[in-house]
Amino acid sequence: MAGVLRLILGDQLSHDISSLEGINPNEDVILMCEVWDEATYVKHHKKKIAFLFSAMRHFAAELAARGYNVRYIKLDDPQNTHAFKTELARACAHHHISRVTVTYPGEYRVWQDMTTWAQDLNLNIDIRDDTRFLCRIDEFAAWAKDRKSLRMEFFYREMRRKYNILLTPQGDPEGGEWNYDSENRKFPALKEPIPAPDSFVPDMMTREVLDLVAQKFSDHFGDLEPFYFAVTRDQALQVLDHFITRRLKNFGDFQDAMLTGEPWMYHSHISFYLNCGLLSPLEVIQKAEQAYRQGAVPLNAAEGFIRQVLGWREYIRGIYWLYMPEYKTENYLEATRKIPSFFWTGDTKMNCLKQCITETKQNAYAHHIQRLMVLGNFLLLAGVHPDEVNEWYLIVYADAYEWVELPNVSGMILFADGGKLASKPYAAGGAYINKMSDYCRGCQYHVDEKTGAKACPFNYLYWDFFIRHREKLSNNPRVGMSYRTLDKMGAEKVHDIRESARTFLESLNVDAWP
Ligand code: FAD
Ligand code: DLZ
Ligand code: SF4
Repeated sequence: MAGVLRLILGDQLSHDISSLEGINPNEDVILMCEVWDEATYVKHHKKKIAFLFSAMRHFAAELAARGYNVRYIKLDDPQNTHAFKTELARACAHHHISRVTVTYPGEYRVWQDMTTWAQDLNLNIDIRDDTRFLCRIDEFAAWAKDRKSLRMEFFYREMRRKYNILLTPQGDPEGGEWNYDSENRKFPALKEPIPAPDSFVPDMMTREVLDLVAQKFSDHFGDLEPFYFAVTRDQALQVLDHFITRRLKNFGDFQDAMLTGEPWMYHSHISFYLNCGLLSPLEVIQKAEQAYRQGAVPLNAAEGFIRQVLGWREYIRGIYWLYMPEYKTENYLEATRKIPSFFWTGDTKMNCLKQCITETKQNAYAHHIQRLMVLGNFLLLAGVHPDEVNEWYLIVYADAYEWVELPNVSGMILFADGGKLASKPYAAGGAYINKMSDYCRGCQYHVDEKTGAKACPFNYLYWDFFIRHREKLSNNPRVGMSYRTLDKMGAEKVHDIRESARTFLESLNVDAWP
């Protein structure tokens, strides 16, 4: 047959994906497959698997309704060989096809595998750019070349210029500043209830997937039900539109705020849909800009949100491809600890961690500041090994793919890359969490106490962290203040800090899960 096999991976659910360009509906075959290899290379959260399989099945049905010839291999298909490579071989043999097009994968390990396909399977493989991203991998490398430091802020300004986002007709930043973060640190004193998140009743197709996941992945982390994610582009667009009309106006003000029982806050909850392709970053950015131009949302909200998508998201991907595969092995602070067992259960007296882990378990979601300043901060201060932490984050969030998870974990929270991404470790004591949340009010520990059995563990772990890493961190001007404070402390105080930290860390149960 003269046709081409078009392979679509689970995070490539976009009708304008480059692998479909030039498709001939009469001759070509689209292959999508649910494979054990992908579902278990880490033991993903049950909701993450259910979400992706359901979104894949709905996308395949849309392609078929558009008249394409779709070969969709379900997980429980008895013929399923459970790996991309062998499924590709099987499909090509079945349809007598020798030419394949595929879009560049999100993850390095898949790309490595892909580079073996042409020779091993004797196929002609066309690997195309992933044009959904706004900065090409080679473009980021060119930007990074010869720069001493790769700070996101400068990259972001170039992206604003490149896409003409939030600029005046003269090409200056709207409102005179590039970044309005200083206005985005409000404590959550809410004047009105936070709008309820979008929630979708599972249809027959999703119910079938839920049954499959319940049966095959019962030993994976997380609550499968209730299941309420969007699984089609139309539903994802609804989530985006509701965010723009109901939440975006408050996004900036309360971006860093955390409230008990409010896992979704004023965030957009679109990372799941962006990362698997149901939404495109440019449409998201343009809708936010349009809301600002129409006077519906303030500038600090629109800019703050656009910075996340046009700045952070693209920058993180650039860093990943720039430094892989070495990035994955970095452990600058030589952390050795295993992840505490309570990260799988939420069973801890530290209320902030309990809240964030419980919500993660329920929703396969936590918002950025929970991931960064509660969970990540703790794992940094406790000295947990980057492999352990990366695996945890990759498992528990439904938006987690290595290209976005790894730089956030090894770069942003753990400083394992020695400062390629962040200029300093994001370490904080209990006072920060108390300022940005209501968690401390419900905690058995006392946020104002610095050492001893009742003191908030973040307080002594913070200082113990700086003491442990003096050699590597004290020359960093961005943490100079912490060392000056430390140097003014008396020997007795330092001793108490170290003792409290030692006792606490030794008490952590690290029995592996599951
Ligand atoms: P919002 O707060 O509404 O932000 C809007 C969008 O901006 C997000 O949907 C996302 O696409 C983008 N964005 C914001 N911050 C980042 C960032 N730091 N890196 C990349 N994109 C960003 N995001 C993932 O998509 N997948 C991950 O696996 C992931 N792991 C993370 C691990 C850690 C330790 C940290 C600190 C952050 C991680 N993030 C990850 C980034 C961020 O926390 C999530 O994108 C965000 O919480 C998703 O929720 P939202 O859609 O409501 O985001
Ligand atoms: C995350 C995931 C899971 C759980 N399962 C599949 C799958 O069965 N089939 C598939 O095509 N993709 C899956 N994915 C997403 C892939 O892991 C993702 O496409 C690659 O990591 C991209 O490099
Ligand atoms: Fe977390 Fe400390 Fe506050 Fe407890 S007191 S909620 S451990 S920051």
